[in-house]
Order: sequence, then C-alpha cells, then structure tokens
Amino acid sequence: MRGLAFVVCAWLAIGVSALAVTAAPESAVNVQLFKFRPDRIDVAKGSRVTWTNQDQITHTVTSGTPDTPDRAFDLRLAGKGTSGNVAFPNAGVYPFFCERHPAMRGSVHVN
Ligand SMILES: [Cu+2]
Repeated sequence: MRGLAFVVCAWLAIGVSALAVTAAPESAVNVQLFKFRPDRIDVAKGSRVTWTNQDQITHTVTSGTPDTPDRAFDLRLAGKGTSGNVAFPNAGVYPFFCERHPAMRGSVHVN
C-alpha cells in the first residue's frame, strides 16, 4: 500500500513538471469590427496563437492571402465568443486573412 502511494505521488510530480515544460507561450488576436487586432503579431518559435471572434458574424482565419491562399491553417469562427488556435513551430512570416471579408488581413511573425 505504501508502495502504491509512492508511485502515485511520483506520477503526479512527473505529470506536473511535464505540463510546465510543454506549456508553450501563447498569444492572442481579437477579431473585432471586421479587423484583426493586432493585425501583426510577433511570437517566438513554438508559440501558439489564439484568435477569438468578438463579432456576431462568422469570420475565418485563413492562411495565405486572398490571391494565394495556402490553407496551412483555416479556422472558422462562427460567431461571438468562438476561438481557434494554431501552433507555429517554425520561424517565418505567415500572412492570414478572412475568406468572407478579404480586406481583413494580418500576419504572424515567428522568430
Ligand atoms: Cu470576416
């Protein structure tokens, strides 16, 4: 019985430290009044960016530009309060736009 308690404690300790190690930095973009706010976001490699829709209507967060969408990611945010996130493991500049409102554009700069 004592052995089991020790194993459980050790398992909990490993679980908690693993969580701390894998927690990637997070960055947030609001989608509000037909704009991405901010429209440029700078993050470190390995970060996760979360977009949250503050408008009542559906917006998308689609990778690429309206002329050349690449759909490396394509989030559909169907109304107020919906959100989605994308991880960026590699450095680079990742433009995105809203497929329903092509004037809505932004970019993620991963360093
Ligand atoms: Cu939109």
